[in-house]
Amino acid sequence: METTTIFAPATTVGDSGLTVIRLSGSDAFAMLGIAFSRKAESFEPVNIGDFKSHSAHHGYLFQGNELIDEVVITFFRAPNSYTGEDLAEISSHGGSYIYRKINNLLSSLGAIHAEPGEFSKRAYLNGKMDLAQAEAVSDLIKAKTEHANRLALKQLSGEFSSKIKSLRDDLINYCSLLELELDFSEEGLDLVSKKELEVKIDNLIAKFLDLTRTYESGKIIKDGVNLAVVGKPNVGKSSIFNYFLNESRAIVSEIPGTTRDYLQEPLIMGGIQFNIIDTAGIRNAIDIVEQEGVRRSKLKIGESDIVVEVEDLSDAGSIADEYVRGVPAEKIIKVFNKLDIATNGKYDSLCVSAKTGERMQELQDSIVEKARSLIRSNESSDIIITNERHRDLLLKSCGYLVNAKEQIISGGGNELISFEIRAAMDAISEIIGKTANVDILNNIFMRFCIGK
Ligand SMILES: Nc1nc2c(ncn2[C@@H]2O[C@H](COP(=O)(O)OP(=O)(O)O)[C@@H](O)[C@H]2O)c(=O)[nH]1
Ligand SMILES: [Mg+2]
Repeated sequence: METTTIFAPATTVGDSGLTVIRLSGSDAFAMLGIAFSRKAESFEPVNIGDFKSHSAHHGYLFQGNELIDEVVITFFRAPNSYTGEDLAEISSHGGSYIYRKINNLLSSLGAIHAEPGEFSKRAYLNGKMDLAQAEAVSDLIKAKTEHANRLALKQLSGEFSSKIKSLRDDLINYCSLLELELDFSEEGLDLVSKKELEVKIDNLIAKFLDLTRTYESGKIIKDGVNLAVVGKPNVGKSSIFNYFLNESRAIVSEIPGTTRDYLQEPLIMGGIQFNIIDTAGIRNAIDIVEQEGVRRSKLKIGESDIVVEVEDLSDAGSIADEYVRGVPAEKIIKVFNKLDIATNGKYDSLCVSAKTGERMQELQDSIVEKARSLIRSNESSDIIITNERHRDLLLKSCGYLVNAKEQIISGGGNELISFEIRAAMDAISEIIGKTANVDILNNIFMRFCIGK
């Protein structure tokens, strides 16, 4: 099949040893035939048609008579490439100037700059991987911890897809039996016991729901634990935030209301990824900018997995209760700050000094422990859902199974039952992409990085 030829850097472009540029499509090799030469002195065409798949060739790129760079090009012939098309990986020297020259060269030869995720989208469309596997490629690139990496690798290997396929196969079986029975209805053939089918559907619903529940852990393994630091102005929230980040990211001052908007930064502690959020101290702000900051901070607190509630040991009026109103108690870690200047330490509680670092390790340990318990709640499950799209499709599928069950109970005909089971089947098939439409695909691949 004729395809446009696309290209994009597969590595970040900048001061670096190499830049790798991918070129994929029907004309990829013909284009390089016009630009790739063995000799540096002058352009001398080579016959790329003779090159073996998966072979690397040293040479020079020319635009007309102008030498652009010394390169190594690896050739992958369709269908044995990442995209399933003819594909070349040009390793040039690093640097943005060289990349600009190669970009101009490839564009002048008619190649088009790839959209984000376009190589993976082509890989999916050419059957090199299913949709869940393609999504895993993106997750793998973005993974920042061992755990996130392991889950993405597992999904990429097809283990998750196999599980989905086996659930889908169960549904196909039920449908076939129901529909077969329908074909033989004249003979009064009874292939499926409705009671048995009901039990089977119940089991499937339970399985689907178990899977969707793993998303709670999956999400935080993949996207990080949202950790908000909250409390009254001036208790030392920004100081705690900076201490963990090991830098003066937030402005710290003795003036209450210094942090007017929330700040959010990625952070890894104990092998777990966190998004630590410094909030504006919540008070009845008069200033409209600060009011907006307070409003946004409240939203962030609501979305957090763990909330560190800070009070000032040196200030009896700094009780933070009202700031954590509505936050479930198990999400909260209460800490008293400014231990270094406190005269009345609450020694049975967690007291720290963000200024001197005293007992800050204990605070870190309790945060990590709480995060572990959030993740651990699904550790026994062999599959963990890390993608909201997958979770939503499982829930949608469940909805149809519940309908199917209701049809069975109310004595609905085989057509009606099988219609619901088919809808359930389509919903979970969309996870691996069997039924995904163009908009869904665009929406997924748009979020990939360029060159993947
Ligand atoms: N002595 C002492 N001062 C602190 C400590 N933590 C913060 N501060 C001071 O308290 C003031 C308010 O701190 P800041 O982090 O901006 O508080 P926030 O308004 O809650 O973000 C600043 O003057 C900090 O230097 C601490 O552990 N000990
Ligand atoms: Mg602050």
